[in-house]
Amino acid sequence: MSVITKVHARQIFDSRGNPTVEVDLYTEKGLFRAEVPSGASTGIYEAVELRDGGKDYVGKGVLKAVDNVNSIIAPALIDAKIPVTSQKEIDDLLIKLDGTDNKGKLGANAILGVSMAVSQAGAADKGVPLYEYIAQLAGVKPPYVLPTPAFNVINGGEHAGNALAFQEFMLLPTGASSFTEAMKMGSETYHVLKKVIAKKYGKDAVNVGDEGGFAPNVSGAEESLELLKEAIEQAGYTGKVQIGLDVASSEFYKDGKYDLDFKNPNSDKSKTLTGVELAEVYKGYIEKYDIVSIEDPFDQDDWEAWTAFNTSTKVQVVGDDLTVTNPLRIKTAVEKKACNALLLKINQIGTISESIQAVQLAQSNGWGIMTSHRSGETESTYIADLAIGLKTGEIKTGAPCRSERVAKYNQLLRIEEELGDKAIYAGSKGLSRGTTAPELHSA
Ligand code: 2PG
Ligand code: MG
Repeated sequence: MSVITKVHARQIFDSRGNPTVEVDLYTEKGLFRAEVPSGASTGIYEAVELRDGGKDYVGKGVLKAVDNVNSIIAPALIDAKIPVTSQKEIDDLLIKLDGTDNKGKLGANAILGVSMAVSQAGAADKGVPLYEYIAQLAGVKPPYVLPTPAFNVINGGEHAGNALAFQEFMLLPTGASSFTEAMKMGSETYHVLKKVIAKKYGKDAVNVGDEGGFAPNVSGAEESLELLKEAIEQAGYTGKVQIGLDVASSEFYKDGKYDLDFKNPNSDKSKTLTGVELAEVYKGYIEKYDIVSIEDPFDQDDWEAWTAFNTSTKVQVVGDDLTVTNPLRIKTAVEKKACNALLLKINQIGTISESIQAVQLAQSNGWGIMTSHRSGETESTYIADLAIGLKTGEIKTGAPCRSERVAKYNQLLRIEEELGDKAIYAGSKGLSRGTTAPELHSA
């Protein structure tokens, strides 16, 4: 069994042009490299992403986090001589070295880069693909499940320069029979949508937002849903490609209310709703459109609104800012019946072991799990393997467009090809709410 012989971090750039951490980790088996993603609509309970502040890189440098890897984490890991396959033991050491509840001392971006690279080195040590190694770490049993992708094809919120408050409008090819077919359905619908938008709003409306989705200047969510409906129809996938939303509503929650006009400096505040009113809006949309999943419908502290909605709707209700991939927040959400699915973002918690623990807790409570990218991404394909290894049944990693997004989808195509009939495609069974199939869960 190999031990870590060298660790070296550096500053690289993410898809938005902001600095981020990359870690090179060495064992006798070679070099293992991991890149750390970064969010824009971050929840207040996420682990701390260490940024340098000041003038350089508009305050967004990560040189402190890089230095924490090189001068604190690296010597400690090399000294400890822990087998690289002892992921939990190594992650526990990282957590101890940091010593805070929110990884605020070393930075979750420093810690995660190392934790990811350790797992990649562990997979190589065992001579298995990363997804198989992650399945071993988590005790996940066969069959492998290819996740249902959620393609974010209309961008709003903090990810786009339009007036749209809701952040993400997604296409879920639940009716596909394989991941490869889901990609076909998603990309075809995406290209039809481009034509539909260009015809209605002009050619300059098909510029894309941070996650590769279009960002037309629509008046609001309903207009976006109409566009999706039309594109799905024209592509010939009605009933097979369904709709998911990420409202990311913590971004526009103020003084107990939701301001759907928050990006308009001249707003007369007439589009400001209470949680109860917003829930009615969602219910109206669910009646009218083929919506199967809604993420962050309410603010991260508006528990009452979450519970009222989750206990009275048939759709998947996904916690992101609410649960922040943190077992403690997930436990509270289970107790309060606040949602029925977890958005899995490894940089919200900062280690692979804690991410596995979060997923297991959510799965044991019957939740769906959607593995997720961040809006600031890199060429890393790690989360594709993670989704298979933890049998999450769903993944969102942007539109079927822009290399940092399709890198993950492409990796899933490769894995599907490699696994052949050893794998199944999740389809609608990947989603929570009555349709969650127990065989998709490890617990
Ligand atoms: C989200 C994510 C990813 P961000 O809210 O789910 O789509 O966005 O990374 O900006 O938090
Ligand atoms: Mg979200």
